[in-house]
Amino acid sequence: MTDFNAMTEKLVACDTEGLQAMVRTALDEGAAAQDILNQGLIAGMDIVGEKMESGDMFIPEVLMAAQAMGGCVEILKPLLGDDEAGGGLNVIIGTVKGDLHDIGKNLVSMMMESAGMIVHDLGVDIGPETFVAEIKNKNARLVCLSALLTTTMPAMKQTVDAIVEAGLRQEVKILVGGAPVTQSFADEIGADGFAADAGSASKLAKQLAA
Ligand code: B1M
Repeated sequence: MTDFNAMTEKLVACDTEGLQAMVRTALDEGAAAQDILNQGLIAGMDIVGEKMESGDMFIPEVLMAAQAMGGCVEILKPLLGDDEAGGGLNVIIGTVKGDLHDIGKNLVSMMMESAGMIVHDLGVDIGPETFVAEIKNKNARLVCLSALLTTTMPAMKQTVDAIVEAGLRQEVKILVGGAPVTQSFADEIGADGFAADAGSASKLAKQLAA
């Protein structure tokens, strides 16, 4: 039986090697990759977030925890796939301007790729004009915007507005997500959809593009 609490503790301790060993052991013991991700790694990052907020963890340590998580996501990657075909859907994804968080965005990207979509990951701190240019360059049918900060949520609206102003709104569906984002915010800014996690983002992407 996998001890997910021990896993969260290793993540909070930024013990990359110990954490990766624990993830491999859990897989060998038959734990599901999705459970390791949710109950071990994401739960650990939530504790990191609380410690960051209370001043018990500082940015360099938070970055180390993020790197430790990233290494484990690489181990889990082949096992997190979604077997429903994504039909070669052309997708653009990025974290919006001013925001450097990318772990959640990378998970969304990974789930979409493993569902057969062609994902163009623009990275972090992406301005509206870059999203607009890349929709044209990549002939994208779906644009995915991620934001982790309440202060960068307005950049999502600016991106939607820029897509409208560029005359591309009818060409693409827009999907938004990230911890502070809600369905009502998505409705308010005129996005086509909101997803709370990477798995549902991939499923919704297929529905939106159908
Ligand atoms: Co930042 N940070 N951070 N941080 N950070 C948060 C988000 C925070 C909640 C921590 C806290 O105070 N409790 C807080 C935001 C508060 C707020 O706005 N309400 C915060 C802050 C304040 C900051 C800084 C301002 C701190 C500072 O400098 N004083 C600064 C901002 C930098 C910037 O972006 N300009 C900052 C910096 C950083 C680091 C660089 C150190 C690091 C990021 C490293 C990296 O990403 N490479 C970091 C981290 C790691 C966090 C926490 C601890 C963890 C985030 C994470 O990766 N979670 C975070 C606290 C927390 O979230 N509990 C925090 C795991 C990940 C899998 O979850 O990203 O939510 P998440 O993704 C989920 C869903 O949201 C969803 O799917 C994923 C799960 O399947 N999802 C989508 C995400 N994008 C989606 C898109 C979709 C659909 C679903 O469709 C398109």
